[in-house]
Amino acid sequence: MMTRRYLLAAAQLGPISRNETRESVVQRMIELMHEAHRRGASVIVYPELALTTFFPRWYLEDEQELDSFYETAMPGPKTQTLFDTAKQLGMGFYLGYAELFRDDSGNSRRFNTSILVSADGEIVGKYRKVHLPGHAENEPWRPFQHLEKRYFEHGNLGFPVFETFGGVMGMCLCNDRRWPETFRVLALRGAEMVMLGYNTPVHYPLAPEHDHLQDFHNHLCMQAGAYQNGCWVIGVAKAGREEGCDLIGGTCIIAPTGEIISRAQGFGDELVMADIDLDRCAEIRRNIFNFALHREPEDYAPICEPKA
Ligand code: CDT
Repeated sequence: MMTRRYLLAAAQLGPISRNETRESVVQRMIELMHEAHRRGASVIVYPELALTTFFPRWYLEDEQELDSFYETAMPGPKTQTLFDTAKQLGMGFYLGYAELFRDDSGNSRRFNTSILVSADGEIVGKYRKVHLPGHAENEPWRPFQHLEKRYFEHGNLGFPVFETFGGVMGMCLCNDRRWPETFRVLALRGAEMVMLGYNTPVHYPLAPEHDHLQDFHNHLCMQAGAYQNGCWVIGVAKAGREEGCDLIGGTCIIAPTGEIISRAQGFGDELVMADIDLDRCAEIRRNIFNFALHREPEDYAPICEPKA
């Protein structure tokens, strides 16, 4: 049984090239896990789509190539060593990956997924990304594509929470963090910590005048999510220049007060560590955001009838 106080590691990953093998990426992740364990961590959090390059940046016509970026089993032959290492070290982890399976009718189902794995190597939670950004068709005018709407289905699991890692855990993925209801729904369900991975390009082709705000918006929404809901937020980047596309870094651990208490210094593989005390959620939840005392859910019910 895990205590409510422990050291947590956010494992930022630097760029992953299009042809980097799973074995190589998993080895990088295992090295970070060993280092986190040496330094005393009990939990490690990896980014979104951590096992491959961010493949939605290409319009891929070859289905075999597209399929090569997905996991058809978890753990699978190439990820088993990550699970084995975690079990051997007694580390829990969060992992983002592309999920592919065939349903009962033989249809391919594809999701942008994250899981929680307990210290004994069991999958104890699964989430499928709800807010899929980007577009579904090739748009050659863009310097790079963002085809999440083509390559993934809308997540069909909602925003579940899981009792593990000493408390109540929630997950989300990248674009989800921009939407306040992600954190609110998780917190209303009791989440004391929200883990999330992200792949965020510096350049946003639809509004390039906002490029200089990418880091600001990243931290703004995660810090607000933590503070307004009195929960820990762990935001973990895939960072750096990946296949010519600059991804923001800024991996960080945010306390329920909204303060960033530890953050990445660079854009490569790097551990960001902090002492987590899940009881600190009460600093906010028993005070300024005591939901039971101050929140009036009936005020949010729809009251306006549409006018004819
Ligand atoms: N991976 C992901 O969700 N990225 C988006 C990029 C901006 S929308 C094209 C994000 O919200 O960070």
